[in-house]
Amino acid sequence: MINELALEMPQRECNIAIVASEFNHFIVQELVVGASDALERNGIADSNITLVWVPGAFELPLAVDVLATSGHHDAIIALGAVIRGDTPHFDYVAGECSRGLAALALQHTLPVIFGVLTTDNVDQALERAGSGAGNKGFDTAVSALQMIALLDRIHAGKP
Ligand code: INI
Repeated sequence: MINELALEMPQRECNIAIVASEFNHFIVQELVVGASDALERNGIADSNITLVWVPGAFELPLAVDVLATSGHHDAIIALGAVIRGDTPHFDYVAGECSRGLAALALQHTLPVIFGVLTTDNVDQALERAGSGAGNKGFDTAVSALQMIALLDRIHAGKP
């Protein structure tokens, strides 16, 4: 029989930081609502959630780095919306943001969850920021909790 670590929810109190980018606020706000909803449904109290705003997705990695260094959070969720439009700016912003966030997760050995929409247009972004199951923010919060539970179990030497 193999030792299997299935996805679970944490068995303890957790502190979660959400870093959200102001750019395309009308979309990112919906991601924040989705993430907060998922955290609440999974028993995370408001007092254990910190919400920080940055100007744009490019600034997400720096804020995540500082929050991770504080050591106060069990996971950090980065939320944003980078919309391609007609400019090559998209590639720089989306690329640096995703590279930065991925590097920080490994550097801090901390779940840093990528909730940055990268879409060709506003309609695609709105589709992923809808209510209920179609909200990427909701999904990121579930992923954050699953990763906390997984790391807890690995650190505890289980199974
Ligand atoms: N920031 C975003 O979060 N989304 C975008 O679509 C975007 N576009 O398209 O330019 C964007 N740019 C701003 C960028 O993130 C920085 O805030 C800015 O360059 C200052 O460093």
